[in-house]
Amino acid sequence: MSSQTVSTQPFSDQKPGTSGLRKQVPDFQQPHYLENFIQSIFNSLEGYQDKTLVLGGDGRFYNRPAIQTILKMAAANGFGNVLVGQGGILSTPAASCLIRKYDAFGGIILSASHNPGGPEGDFGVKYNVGNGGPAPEKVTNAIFEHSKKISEYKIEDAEDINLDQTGTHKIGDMTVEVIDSVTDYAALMESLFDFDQIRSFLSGNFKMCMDSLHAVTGPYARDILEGKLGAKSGTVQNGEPLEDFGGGHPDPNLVYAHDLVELMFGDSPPDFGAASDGDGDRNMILGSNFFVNPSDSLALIAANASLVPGYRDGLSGVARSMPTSQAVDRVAEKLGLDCYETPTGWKFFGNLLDADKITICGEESFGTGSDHVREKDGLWAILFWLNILAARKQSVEDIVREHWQTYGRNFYSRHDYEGIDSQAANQLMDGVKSQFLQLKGKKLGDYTVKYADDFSYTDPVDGSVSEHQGLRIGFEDGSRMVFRLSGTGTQGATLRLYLESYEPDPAKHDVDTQAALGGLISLADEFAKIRELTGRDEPTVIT
Ligand code: VG1
Ligand code: CO
Repeated sequence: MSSQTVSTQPFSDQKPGTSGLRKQVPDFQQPHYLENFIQSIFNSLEGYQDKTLVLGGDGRFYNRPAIQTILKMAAANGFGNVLVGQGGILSTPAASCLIRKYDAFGGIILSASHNPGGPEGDFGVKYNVGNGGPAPEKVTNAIFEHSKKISEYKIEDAEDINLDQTGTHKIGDMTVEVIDSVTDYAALMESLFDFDQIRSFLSGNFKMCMDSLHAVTGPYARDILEGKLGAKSGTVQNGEPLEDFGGGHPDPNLVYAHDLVELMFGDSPPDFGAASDGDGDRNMILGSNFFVNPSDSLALIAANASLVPGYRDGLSGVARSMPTSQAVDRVAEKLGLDCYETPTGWKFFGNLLDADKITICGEESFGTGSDHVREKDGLWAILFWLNILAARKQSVEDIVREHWQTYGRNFYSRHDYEGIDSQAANQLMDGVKSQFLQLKGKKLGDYTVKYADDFSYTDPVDGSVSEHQGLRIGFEDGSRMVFRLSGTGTQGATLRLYLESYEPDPAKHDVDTQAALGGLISLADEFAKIRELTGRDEPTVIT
């Protein structure tokens, strides 16, 4: 066996987005495409010789061949050891857990998250640094720069290894350990939550359902919920990871998690329903006939943290992404906690978590997490809810309604216009921005503008500045609308319109969300010419 140097030419489109490089599978299958990107990652790192790399993915099509290639490249580039999940399976939070636990240099996670998979679906590669979290912008920018000038990559000339059994292998001088995908992650969960209390709660009349959408959380959810916590067998549905996720979108929202939604909004629904996404970092929480908005879920988790053993000593602070509703800000205010507002994407929470400025953080996009790892964590959020339910012994709906009574309700919705023409999307954003200068103090319909800006974030820990993170218009009554273009799509552009209003009066908390936001919705359309420019009458997905 020997190491080879292969000459190659750069691809111009390897710029990582909100969460790594995501492309359609055929793009990744172009000769040298994957290799170029992996070598560009290695070229942007220093000091990894003889160190450990964590490697795994969400099991989607192309996961296995990519893992074999990356192993050979890691060996040729001088890594000492790679920890791979059995069958190539590692959820994103489990990979983060392993990087931290085994003090690895970093990790490569293969996933396009909630995007569909299969031969014509999407694939993705993400690099995580030594704290277990997504590479910060200075690293992803360096990877992109290297990808534009790459001329060769290194790869070991070796046989594929057997990923299906745990065990140790050698590729050149490098050791490969195929490890159980679940064990370390499950142990971490057990250290944070009151498993005894949840177990006895689940043995009573409480009924629950977890939908893994044929994605990566199946084995984790079965082991933890049905195994360690004694939930009835069959609690986890669609629990077998499939290369094409059974043809669905592994996206835990009311549109794509349809089996679960039918169950929870059908006749005699269970008390609790949950779903996770392709790579296991997102979560959706449902009660009987009741949807918990992810922004509310974040606020509620923060407000109830003292019920959970791992968080009983108090929180150091909280954070949310800019478009996430301000429900958690109200909790922070009441508890006397600092609350940070970051750009979209988990990488921006890393420094705050490392510096212990925050303990819990989240995004409106069904992502919640804490300082236990450096990724958002779907099963963690589900276990957090189970722990709260076991401690409070109230229904999901009652808990949420009580929360609104205490803090007021932040009506919130996101409207996505997926796969629209990129030029039209840019035109729309430019159009919105061009109106900003004369907006302050002006009336738009019934609303008076308090501020209008292109969100820019200065990291309070390292001072780095991230600009152009979304166009936001805030009104005097606390309502907001935010316009952003997605950084995770693979076809055309996706416009995200985020809408929020605040209602302190409990008598008005029952209003339908879309109705409560109706004024803002039509205002946004008028102001940004959404229908005119996108050619769409309505959003593709409303959450
Ligand atoms: C989306 C979400 C963002 C999330 C990102 C990655 O990004 O809006 O909140 O962090 O996906 O999540 P964008 O740029 O498309 O809006 V995941 O579960 O896809 O890793
Ligand atoms: Co995800």
